[in-house]
Amino acid sequence: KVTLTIDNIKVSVPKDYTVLEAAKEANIDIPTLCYLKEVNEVGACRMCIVEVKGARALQAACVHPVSDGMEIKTNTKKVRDARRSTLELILSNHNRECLTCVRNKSCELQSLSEELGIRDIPYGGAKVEGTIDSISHSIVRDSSKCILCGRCVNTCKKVQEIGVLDFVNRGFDTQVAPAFDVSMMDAPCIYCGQCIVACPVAALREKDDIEKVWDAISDEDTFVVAQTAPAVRAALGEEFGYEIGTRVTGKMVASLRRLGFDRVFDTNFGADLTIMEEGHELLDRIKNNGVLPMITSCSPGWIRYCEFNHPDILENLSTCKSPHQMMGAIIKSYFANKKGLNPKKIFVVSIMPCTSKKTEAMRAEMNVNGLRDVDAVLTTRELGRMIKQGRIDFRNLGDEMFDQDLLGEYTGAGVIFGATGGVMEAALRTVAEVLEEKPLEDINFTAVRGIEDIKEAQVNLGGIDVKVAVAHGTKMADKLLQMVKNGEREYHFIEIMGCSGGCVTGGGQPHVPAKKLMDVDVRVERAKALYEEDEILPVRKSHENTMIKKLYKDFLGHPNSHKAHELLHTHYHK
Ligand code: HC1
Ligand code: SF4
Repeated sequence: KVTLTIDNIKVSVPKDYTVLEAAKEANIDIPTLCYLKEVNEVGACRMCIVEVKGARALQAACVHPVSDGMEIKTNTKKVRDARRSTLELILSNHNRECLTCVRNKSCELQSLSEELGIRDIPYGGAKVEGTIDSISHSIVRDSSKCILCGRCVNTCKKVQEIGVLDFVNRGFDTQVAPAFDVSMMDAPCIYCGQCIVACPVAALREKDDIEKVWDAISDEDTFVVAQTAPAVRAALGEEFGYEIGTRVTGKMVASLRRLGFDRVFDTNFGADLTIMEEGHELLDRIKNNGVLPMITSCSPGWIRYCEFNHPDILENLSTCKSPHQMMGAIIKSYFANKKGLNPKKIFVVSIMPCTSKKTEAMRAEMNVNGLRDVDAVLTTRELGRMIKQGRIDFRNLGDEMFDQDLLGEYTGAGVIFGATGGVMEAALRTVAEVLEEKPLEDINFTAVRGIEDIKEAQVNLGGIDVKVAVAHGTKMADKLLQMVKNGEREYHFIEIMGCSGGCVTGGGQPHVPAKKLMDVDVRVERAKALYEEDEILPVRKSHENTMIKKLYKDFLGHPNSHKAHELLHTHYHK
């Protein structure tokens, strides 16, 4: 440990701390902008500068290491003036149309301007012409909002190890963009949206589909169905001031009903259905010498990553569509039939924690008899905005239940899909009972829970030692696949999610300011909310969902039947 004083307060911290971390320990707040814990610690924006006794220049606290006896001042006139001039310079070249900006009130640049008391911006000089790239279905890049902080660049490079974004051009013309300034659509971008989550401003944002959904709701001839992903309930509350990790399932359902959806279902039903299809696909591959390891296919970011970077293992991917696509296909077939609805008049809206789902829903394969399985995908953030536009008093809503007709039941196994390891655990609960032909004593497969980079387990199921592994985030997925490819590891079944933490920390989830990320691991807090819901549900295994049983009995026949294949399975592209 070393001891130093910050603003005359003595503090002892580990010797590998930075001044910023030490100040945090002493409860002293230093402003930051480009800083993103463990991702972007580069001292580029100079917002966190402090006076270090004995040093000639002001130092960036986020990269300056502590040392014994060091004396720091964080709030002198010199420091305040320097921070303000720097911020004024950044603002002078920023598109300051805050009133119409999607990040109005959730923008870190805006909060900082307010905190530092910026009242006018003296530099009137030339401004860079902005470019907007909105060609993809998932992501919009708007350079007029970009402050070149590099948070997205290093997220894509270091967290995901994909490296789509970088600084292109020089000097005044510098931009953050894919190499050769191509569209995100033409880059090997998997649309995971982690760069959006990292962006402090609105330079990267999701493609907004809110108007499309309002239009469908307003059209009286259209039957509009909402379905909500497991992870949305664990984060939507943050848009309305709730603490990270607050579960708002009942209020979420109530708000969707107020918005005017004709039915509100849970993607968890689709997740239970996925387990039935995928579990039996696994059993079939194990028993009949099929391609192993089988790898999960519900995360569209991961699927794109696999198509771009590991085209040699597409046969290993489960052929199952993801739960919300299955759900859409069932709504437009089984549900429509039973209800006497014209499937052409049904509009399915998936509320997802994910930006890649927007592109997934547009894939040519994702249709039934020429009708899209899913017509629009909104992120959790977009739903938050819609609820605000609908002037719904979210905090004072009572809890409501999902609609119950035909597709309304879901199990704990479906809920935990939203956290890394959840799909694996859900599958094991079902596969175990099918193979053992008796109820499991303990359905909690805790070895695959948690945020460890790669999780492994071996489970003896009906005399077979089934070896499984779980990876989250493409960097870890790649590491795991390399180990499998070079023979270091052998598995029957692998779960891969494109984002670290799984869907709970998907690219469509509410923004968390970088400051907050110094204190909490969002992956852990939001996952807790899902495991909590799993615990309290009366049914926690997908194959015990009575509405799923009825769906097979009345319509699909059995798992992996011809009809199931037609509606619920897909294929991939090299
Ligand atoms: Fe996910 Fe899934 S769990 S992919 O992370 O399989 O997005 O939440 O909806 O489809 O169920 C996302 C979450 C989601 C699907 C399910
Ligand atoms: Fe990189 Fe994901 Fe952003 Fe694409 S969406 S640029 S892959 S972080």
